[in-house]
Amino acid sequence: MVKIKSTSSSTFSSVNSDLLSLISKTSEKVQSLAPELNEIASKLMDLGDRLQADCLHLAILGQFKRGKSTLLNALLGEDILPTGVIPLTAIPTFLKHGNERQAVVYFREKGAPQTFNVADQKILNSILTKYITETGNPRNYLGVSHMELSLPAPILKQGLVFIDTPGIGSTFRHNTEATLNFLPQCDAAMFLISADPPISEVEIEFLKEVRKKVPKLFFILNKMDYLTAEDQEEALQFFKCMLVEQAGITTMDTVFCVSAKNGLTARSLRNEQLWKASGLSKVENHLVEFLAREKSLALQKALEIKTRDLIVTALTHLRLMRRSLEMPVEELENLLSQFEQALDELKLQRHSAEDLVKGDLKRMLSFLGEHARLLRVEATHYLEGIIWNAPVDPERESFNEADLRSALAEAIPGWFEHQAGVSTELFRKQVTEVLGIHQKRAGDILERIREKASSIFNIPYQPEGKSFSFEVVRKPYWITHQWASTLYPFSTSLKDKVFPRAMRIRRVRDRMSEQISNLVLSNVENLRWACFQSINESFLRFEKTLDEQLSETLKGTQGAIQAVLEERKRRGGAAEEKIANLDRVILELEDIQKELDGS
Ligand SMILES: Nc1nc2c(ncn2[C@@H]2O[C@H](COP(=O)(O)OP(=O)(O)O)[C@@H](O)[C@H]2O)c(=O)[nH]1
Ligand SMILES: [Mg+2]
Repeated sequence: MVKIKSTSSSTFSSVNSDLLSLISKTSEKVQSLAPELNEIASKLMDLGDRLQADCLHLAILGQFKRGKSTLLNALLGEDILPTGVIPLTAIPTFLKHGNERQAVVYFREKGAPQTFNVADQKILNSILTKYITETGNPRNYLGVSHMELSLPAPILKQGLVFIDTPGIGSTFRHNTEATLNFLPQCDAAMFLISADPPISEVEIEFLKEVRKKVPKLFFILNKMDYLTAEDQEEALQFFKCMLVEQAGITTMDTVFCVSAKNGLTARSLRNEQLWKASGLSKVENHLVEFLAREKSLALQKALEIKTRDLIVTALTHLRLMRRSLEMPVEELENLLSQFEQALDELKLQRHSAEDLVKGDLKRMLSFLGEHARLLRVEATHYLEGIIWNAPVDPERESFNEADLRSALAEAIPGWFEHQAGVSTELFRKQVTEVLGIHQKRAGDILERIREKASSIFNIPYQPEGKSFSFEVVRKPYWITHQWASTLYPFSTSLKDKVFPRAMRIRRVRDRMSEQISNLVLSNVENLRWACFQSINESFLRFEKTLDEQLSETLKGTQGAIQAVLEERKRRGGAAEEKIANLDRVILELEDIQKELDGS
């Protein structure tokens, strides 16, 4: 690994600057030697860009009304996010850095994202209110998937993206599930709690789930302004005790005690003293110094591996070029035709692998069909249970249909959100497993091509390490939330009244069953469609990655030799100067590779 300076002032950019300069050095060295090497150079530059654009996705989690949005406003230094007593809809808001204030609303299905360029803070707040609050957008009738805000806040400049999440345990039960489904997107999370009321069972349960999915967590005890110094200490001890005993959290280094409200006031008054007293300056420092640094290290490690692999590819290519330059043309032609024969065989193997992948995709989709069928049965059973267990209204001597309808509307989002989470996990596992097998096979073929080139042309062979990595696409929102939240109005037939009691009840049950069957059908279909798209996309991306890798490997081997051969035919004779130049670059790249290997 590249040595990292460990001074406390190390921030994101300085931590990665060594790797960045190494990447650009390598990219410069391989540029202009051959078209294929230019491609490697541009890939290295892309890695450099990724390293520079590093962003930590940090979600703010907690029960509604704990002060999540107020805390973010305080950290951002302006009253942008709507706060208050009304819970928000299940719409996460991403806050990233931008020189100009901008809000972009993304919709689940219909329509392109809507962009608002607004300098005024109040107008921005009212746009947010319109799209993400329960008042402005009841039950998310606008179909918003998420919101993205760009702000010139200094803290966001440090490579942070904040995510304000809907509160858990609010009256809208599906919010909790929606937040859980979304957790794998978070690199880190701030878990917010306050002393009024103390941490609840719902929060403890939620926290246990969060721990499984978010690698880095830290805790904030908010609304400290309500308490005396003595009570604050007591609340802190109680909270720590709950975290250890109830939530099983042992590796908890810091719990910050803050008053988000005072923090926000401090920011608007530009009062440094109050800002410090609010406890938020510590949170801010912690964020900048520690979390950003951890994320940088993770990204750095991943990019180091990729850089090393590109260097290995470039070296193979350069050694081939060098070897080809000193060989007589006839010998070169002869070896090239031997190599081409070996390639034809390997390409054939690749074609049959393609068929196997297609077969697996087909099997996975038919399994999805079966999964949907079972879900329909389960959903019907669950919703019918609600109807069958409902009490009969003694006045009407039948069911109160309006009550039944709202009971169903209440039950549907939570149940389907949960199933969406379960299905996502099931298919993610299966896709990873199935494609993992193909990935291994394809990786073997690619390695054999390079091995063959090495043995035919007698150059040192180096395995490419982990370059052939495949990540299953993890879209932020697998599942659309198009649950019918209100059932269609449904006229109670006057005729019912003339029937005897038992028949009246049956007629209502029949009508409700029909409703349930429609609801189940459309909701399961939504879920199935979302899964279908993700599976399909994963397979498509897999094939695309594979083809790219294959063509790169071919260019890097066959292409390199052909290029030299053509040049030799054109110019005649080996270019001494060119060989010397290649030797120099090879040595330099070998040194860089050693540096990356830590030897
Ligand atoms: N006293 C006090 N009230 C706070 C504090 N932080 C937030 N609040 C209030 O708590 C309510 C809910 O805050 P909000 O940020 O909307 O909570 P969220 O639902 O978690 O995003 C609002 O009325 C805030 O003014 C705090 O530190 N002290
Ligand atoms: Mg909020």
